[in-house]
Amino acid sequence: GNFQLSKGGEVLKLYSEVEAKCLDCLMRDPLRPFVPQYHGLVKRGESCYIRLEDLLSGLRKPIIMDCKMGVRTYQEEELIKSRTKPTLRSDMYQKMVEIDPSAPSAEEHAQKGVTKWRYLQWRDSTSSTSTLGFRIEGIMMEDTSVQRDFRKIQTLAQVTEALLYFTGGQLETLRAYHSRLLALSDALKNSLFFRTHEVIGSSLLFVHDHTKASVWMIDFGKTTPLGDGREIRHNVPWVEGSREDGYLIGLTSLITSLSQAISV
Ligand code: 4IP
Ligand code: MN
Repeated sequence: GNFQLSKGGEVLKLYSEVEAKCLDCLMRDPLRPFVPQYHGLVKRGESCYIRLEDLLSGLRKPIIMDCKMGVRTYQEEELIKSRTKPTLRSDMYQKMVEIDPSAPSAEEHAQKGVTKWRYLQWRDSTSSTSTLGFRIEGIMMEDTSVQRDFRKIQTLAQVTEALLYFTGGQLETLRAYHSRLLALSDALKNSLFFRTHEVIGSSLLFVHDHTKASVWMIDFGKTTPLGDGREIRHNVPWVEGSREDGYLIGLTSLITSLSQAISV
C-alpha cells in the first residue's frame, strides 16, 4: 500500500522521517549489504517518497517471505499512550473479531474498539513473536498468491514446516538462506547502527527464484535511536523501559529452524 512503482530498478515508498534517517545511517554502516540501497528522496505531486533499490529486479517469478522481527511489534510509547490517553480503534477491533470473536474483553466488545497497543500486543501473543522473537507475516508464491495463515504459528517445528513449504524443500535454497543469515548475524555484531537503535516492526525479506536466494532487512518506520549513548543487547526479553526488542532472539530462532529444515 505504501509503495509506488518506479522504473530503473527502483521502488518508491511513501516518505517517513524516521525511516529516512535510518536508511541514511545504514548506508554508512556494516549493515549496508543487507539493506536495499537508498537513493534519497523524490517528490511526486503532493507527496514525498523514499527511493529504494527494487529487491525483486532481475528475478524471475520470485517467491517472497516477510518475517517481522522482534519479541514485540509496538513501541513503548504506544503502551504509554494506551494508558494515558487511550484512542479506540474500531478497525483493529474489527480485525480482531474476524480472527477470534472471543479475543476482545466484555468491555472491548461493548465499546467496539481496542487501542493500537492492545491489538498489536494481541497479535504478538497469538503468533510466534512473543516466544520465538519473530513471525512469518506472509508468503507470496510463484503465482503471486499471498498466504497469511502463518501468522498464527506458535512453535519452531511449525516454522520449519513453513520454511520447507516456502522453499519447496530445495536444499540449495535453504543453505543459501542459512549462510546469508549467518553473515547477517556477523554484520549485526559489528554494527553501530544496531547497537544504538531499537528495531521495532522491521522485517527480514526472504526472496528466491530458480537461480538465487537472499535476505534483506526492510521497514524502519518504527526503528528509533536510543539516544544519550545508550545501547541495547537485542538478545534478552523485554521489560518495560528496557527498550529491548529481542531482534537477535528472532534471528537465532530462524537460523535454528533453517538448520532443522536442512537436516530433514
Ligand atoms: C497492522 O496490523 C500492522 O501491524 C502494521 O504494521 C501497523 O502499522 C498497522 O497499524 C496495523 O494495523 P495487521 O498487519 O494485523 O493488519 P506494518 O506496517 O509493519 O505492517 P504501523 O503503523 O504500526 O507500522 P496502523 O496504525 O498503521 O493501522
Ligand atoms: Mn512490514
